[in-house]
Amino acid sequence: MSVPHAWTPPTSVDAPTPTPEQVVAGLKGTDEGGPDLVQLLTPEGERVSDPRFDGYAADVDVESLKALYRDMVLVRRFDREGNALQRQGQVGIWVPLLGQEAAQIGAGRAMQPQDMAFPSYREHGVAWTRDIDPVDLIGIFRGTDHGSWDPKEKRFHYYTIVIGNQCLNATGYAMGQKFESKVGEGADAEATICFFGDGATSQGDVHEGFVWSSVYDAPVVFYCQNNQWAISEPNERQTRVPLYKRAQGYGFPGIRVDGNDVLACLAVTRWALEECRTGNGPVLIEAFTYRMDAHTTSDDPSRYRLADELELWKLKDPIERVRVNLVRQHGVEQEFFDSVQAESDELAVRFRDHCVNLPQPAPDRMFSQVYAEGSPNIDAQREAYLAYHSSFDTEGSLAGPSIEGA
Ligand SMILES: Cc1ncc(C[n+]2csc(CCOP(=O)(O)OP(=O)(O)O)c2C)c(N)n1
Ligand SMILES: [Mg+2]
Repeated sequence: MSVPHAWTPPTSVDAPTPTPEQVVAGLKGTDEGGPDLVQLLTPEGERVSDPRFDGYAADVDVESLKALYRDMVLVRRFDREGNALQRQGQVGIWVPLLGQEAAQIGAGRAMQPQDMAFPSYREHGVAWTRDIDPVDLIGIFRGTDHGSWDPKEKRFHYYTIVIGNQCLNATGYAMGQKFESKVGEGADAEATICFFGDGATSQGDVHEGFVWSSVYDAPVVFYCQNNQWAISEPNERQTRVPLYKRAQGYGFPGIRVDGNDVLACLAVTRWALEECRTGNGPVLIEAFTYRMDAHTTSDDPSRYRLADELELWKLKDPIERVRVNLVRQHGVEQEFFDSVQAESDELAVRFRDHCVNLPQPAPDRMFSQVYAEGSPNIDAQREAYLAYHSSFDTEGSLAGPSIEGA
């Protein structure tokens, strides 16, 4: 009997080779909002209805909308100050959130106090909604600490630099919530929300998080801020399908929301967290947004993207559409906007003062948080480093690491 030694793929009339036009159309499908985009506030500031989600934003009256506006303006203001501090040599790096204020404030304000968040490194807006003072973020970027908030108290984990890793942490945490019967109909039921980017979806950690959370029905909302770029890699180098559709392959719902629409982000995330709290998780949300600044202050986006792309997204600015809605639909006076602006400037001054006055940590501090109970290897490294450090006997340029000169 002859055994075929090479397998030839069956030809199928159902799956013809796509034409170049179809391939291009598929790619475009990943980089346009598309008909599935959930929106409650248009870029022109007009309130539109989405029968699936209107109910989740029904309580947002003019005062609540003003509060969301204030959140976004304050967050944008200290974000800009972070950039300025880096340019003036006061921090080593800053990771701007410019353009992603609605995606973060909407999701953050959808959380209940008992819910838990796992951020990446850009979630300054979510941190704000967890009642974390922005000054507690800046030490990470000045190199004095890893964040000075209590993750348990604030229900907001430390920042994660390793791309996608927090999806595993969040999945494990959510599985714990499930195993400890914290999921259910009660008012104190809990869920987890995990923040990551479009580029992170190409990481194995995200895939593993999706698989585990799916088969264990873990109460976790995967909140992907698709800001169109992973440093210099455009979205179409991560996927041939819209990211929210990936969820289907793992067996849970995926939904795409206008990430520049704070109302829609609030409503959709409220829905998704509620699904998770009541045992119907996980859920994937793709917040379709845009990174309006560089990846970090170390990056120069003019090297890899066209300026008109940014100009187009400026027309979809997340803050401006709320301002227009407040003025046109609710007759909010200029006085309110001026007061928010003044408040944001005060915050920026406090942010800056705190940053430049942060005490310089002891030189061996970096060794003290590696293991809870120490290790002979780390102890030896500490000794060697301190000996080296003390070999510089004068003040000045060789006097060891100096934050003042950073
Ligand atoms: C495992 C890992 N690989 C590579 C990097 C370097 N890196 C830092 S940010 C980034 C891009 C991430 O893009 P995305 O997930 O879209 O998030 P965004 O920065 O756009 O918010 C990369 C590749 C890293 N930090 N971790
Ligand atoms: Mg990205």
